[in-house]
Amino acid sequence: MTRDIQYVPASAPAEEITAILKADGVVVLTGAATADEVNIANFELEPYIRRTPTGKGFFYGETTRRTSALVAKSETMADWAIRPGILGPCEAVLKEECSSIQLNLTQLIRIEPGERPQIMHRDEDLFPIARKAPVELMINCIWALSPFTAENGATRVVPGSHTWDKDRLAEPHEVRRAIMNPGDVVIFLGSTLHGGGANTSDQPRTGAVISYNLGWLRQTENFFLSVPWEKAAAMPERLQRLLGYQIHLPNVGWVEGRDPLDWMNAGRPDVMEARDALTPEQEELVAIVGEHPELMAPYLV
Ligand SMILES: O=C(O)CCC(=O)C(=O)O
Ligand SMILES: [Fe+2]
Repeated sequence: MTRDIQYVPASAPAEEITAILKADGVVVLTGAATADEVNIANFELEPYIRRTPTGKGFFYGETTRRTSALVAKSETMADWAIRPGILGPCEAVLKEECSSIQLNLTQLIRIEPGERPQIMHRDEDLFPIARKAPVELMINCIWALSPFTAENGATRVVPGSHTWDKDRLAEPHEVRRAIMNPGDVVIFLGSTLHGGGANTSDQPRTGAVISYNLGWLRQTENFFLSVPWEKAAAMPERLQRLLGYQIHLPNVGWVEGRDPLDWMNAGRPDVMEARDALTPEQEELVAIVGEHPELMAPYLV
């Protein structure tokens, strides 16, 4: 049975959006950004995308421009990256497997006329464990900054493909297009088959990818270089943490044994007391052992 992409208003309850995302592997939120916000985003990003040469390669395409570090280049992107209405459903899915999510990559993708269709793929294949992992590793959000039409390269997506055997390819009749107006956003799981569309029109198609992954995975974009601390310092803490200035519980991602922001706020000292950053379950065990030290005996032989 083939499925269509479900469209819901961005103001729909987070539980409804999450349920569709889990069931179909994809959902389009309409009106996630206003026309004014889209205009401002285009104004902020146009100078960069204009100077970006078209890419090279079978996957990246030959008439497609890709510009990254979007949260450093555009205040609108910095805002969209922490929109609760999008983060909520992404966290609802990914936090089943992590204590905190993080940004995976940010990339403006402008498909120019003449581009051929991108190969259908699963974004999770960035991570070698994907084929063995029965869990979701990442979620991709593509915000439409231009119309996404059947002719200009709207993203092709296969609803339901996240449940397939990883070797199964899509039949043409199973493929749908994320037709969108500017300000809509298509959200899909890392395990969902998709690909950029061919652009047979005479207009470019522009979308802003803001993707998230499990806080213990490597980030695809190296944000510590693409958004240097001098810029990140002025950003909201939520965004700083999503950029990677955070610990994933327990104890992954520290500086001098400490939460990176604690270390920053302490003036980046060259030594500092290391502190446990444990999961709630580990904290609970520590508390129980505090009350019943005899429980530790078998561990101290
Ligand atoms: O631009 C698009 O529509 C999708 C691009 C994509 O899936 C990718 O580059 O991984
Ligand atoms: Fe992709």
